[in-house]
Amino acid sequence: MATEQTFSILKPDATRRNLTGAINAVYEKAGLRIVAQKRIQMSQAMAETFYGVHKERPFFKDLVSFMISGPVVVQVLEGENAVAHHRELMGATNPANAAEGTVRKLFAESIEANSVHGSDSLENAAIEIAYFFAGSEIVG
Ligand code: RTP
Ligand code: MG
Repeated sequence: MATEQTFSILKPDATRRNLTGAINAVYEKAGLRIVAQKRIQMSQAMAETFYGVHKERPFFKDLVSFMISGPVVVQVLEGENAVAHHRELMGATNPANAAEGTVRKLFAESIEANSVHGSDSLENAAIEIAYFFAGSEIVG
């Protein structure tokens, strides 16, 4: 297995409930290293661009409103097989379907306010990381 970097967001429902440390503890206990991290307020334009792939979906407008409803923490996580490993730790999109012990099972409020984002491929991880971080901000 190769060492990979993936892109992660702790969403507004997580920052609002002061859960950033609890979620980071899940990631760190599982061996993912947080090699970049910052707390930001996404603009509407940023959220629309970031979720552009979903722009024809019925939930797009609500999703963008949710993502700008409060601060988010954007991160780069590094580890063996990090993209798939992180998705496994996150659990299913809908917390009702998420496995025991996953971040979404533990913390998500709903299918929309589901606490975390993670890149779904190595290719998208590189695109998403570059959208939020300068190379100099990532320190392995
Ligand atoms: P993410 O992109 O946030 O890591 O989550 P994901 O791959 O598990 O889910 P995706 O299908 O990419 O959807 C992106 C985000 O949109 C919201 N969503 N709402 N109301 C709905 O039916 C619905 N479906 C998806 C969630 O916040 C989801 O994470
Ligand atoms: Mg997705």
